[in-house]
Amino acid sequence: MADTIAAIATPLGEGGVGIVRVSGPNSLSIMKSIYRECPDEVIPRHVYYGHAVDNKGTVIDDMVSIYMKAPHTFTGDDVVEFQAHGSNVSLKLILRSVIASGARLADPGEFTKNAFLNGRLDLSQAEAVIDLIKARSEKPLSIASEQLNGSLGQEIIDIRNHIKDVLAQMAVNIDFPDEDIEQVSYDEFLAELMKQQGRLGKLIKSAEFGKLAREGIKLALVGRTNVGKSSLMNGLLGEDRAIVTNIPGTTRDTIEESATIGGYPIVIVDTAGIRDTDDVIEQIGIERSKSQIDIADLVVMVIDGSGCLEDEDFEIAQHIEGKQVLLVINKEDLGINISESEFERIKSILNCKGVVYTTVKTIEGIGRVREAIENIFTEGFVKSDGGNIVTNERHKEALVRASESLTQGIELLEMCEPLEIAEIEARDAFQILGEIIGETANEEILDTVFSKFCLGK
Ligand SMILES: Nc1nc2c(ncn2[C@@H]2O[C@H](COP(=O)(O)OP(=O)(O)OP(=O)(O)O)[C@@H](O)[C@H]2O)c(=O)[nH]1
Ligand SMILES: [Mg+2]
Repeated sequence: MADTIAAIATPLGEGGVGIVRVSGPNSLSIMKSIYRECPDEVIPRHVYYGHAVDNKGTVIDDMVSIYMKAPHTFTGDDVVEFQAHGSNVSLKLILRSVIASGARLADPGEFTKNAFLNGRLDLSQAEAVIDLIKARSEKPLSIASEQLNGSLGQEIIDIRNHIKDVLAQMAVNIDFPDEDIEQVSYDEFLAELMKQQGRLGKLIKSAEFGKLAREGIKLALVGRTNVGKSSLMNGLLGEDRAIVTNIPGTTRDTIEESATIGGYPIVIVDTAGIRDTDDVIEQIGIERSKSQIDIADLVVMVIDGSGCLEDEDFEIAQHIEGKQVLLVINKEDLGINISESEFERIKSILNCKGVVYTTVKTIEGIGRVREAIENIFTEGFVKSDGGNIVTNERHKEALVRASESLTQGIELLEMCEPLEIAEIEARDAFQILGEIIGETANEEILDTVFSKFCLGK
């Protein structure tokens, strides 16, 4: 008989409610032994209120119990959930009691693994569960939620079905070349494989954005001293994180914080104002600023619009040449004194994706910068056309391999090579795509996928 597994499904700590989840054939008998008021006939999906007891009958806590009957459960096995108070002690005692009644402690991800093994989820859906739990903002959450609903899995299945049809036709051509069965032409094979290749290409392309949407972009605030970088950082975070003074060189080290803009996770790095200085500590800070610029996805260059541009502004602009830049012309409240020619000169050096005139000391001023960042993100980084978005490195890697095989197959057909060789490549692509949904995934792939899960999921 299969094991019955159990774990605390909610995070450990103090909370209103905590859940112990049990899955497997002994679930119902465990409910009967630890839920003191359990009736003889337990109705599935019915909520029972009563008390959790240990195996000596001592009451542990108040508890709500729900029994869900296989196969219509998350794992596909019988499941019982015990909802008690969110107390570490209470939940641990309930879990101990559950284990004493015939369950074993679940491995991380084992509930979801069983759901996959029981055919309740494909592997891409199982992976979406962990992405959903770990999502840091709305956009990655909604992508994970779509994947959990099976949209990516369905597309992979559909592409595989088309390749499977091609393989079947190829087999007919190969096996019965001289008979009266209608043969499919090379051109038709080519057209179909190229169509599927195009779909794979689109998915691979979506992965560029998918990674950014999941992990967020890194945004570096740069500029010379005293232009308002730290004021902008604080404004974007909505808290006084960085020290702001009118003394040039206030920020001496880089400061990194996470935020959300337009539903996307974002990492903002405030940097030391770049200038020539004899101060050793500041010099180190400036070096750090420069390396942060190198790894940033988007550089926000702040200049002081109330005065003239200085050599340092141009030097910094030279340094960030090639980077995608949002130019923030700050201190508009003091009047804009930059000349048209200065503005054009600095703009000509930068790969400017947007320009904002603003006063970062005000909430509206911060709002303008926020909006500009969001626009650059959605117009420049997000190249989604509403199709499926691949966020998972494993999926991307499999898509690339499958696409390479299809390319090989297509090239062989174009060169009118024997169908048998092209067939091998198309078959490889079919196999590799199966890894994404788990149909052809081996134990090693499964172990890697589920080892990323937390306990109780
Ligand atoms: N009038 C006006 N002053 C501002 C504005 N933004 C920042 N300041 C002031 O400019 C001074 C420098 O601001 P910071 O945010 O510390 O500038 P910084 O670029 O981080 O400076 P360093 O850390 O020295 O490189 C402070 O006195 C701010 O109050 C603005 O929009 N308008
Ligand atoms: Mg600063």
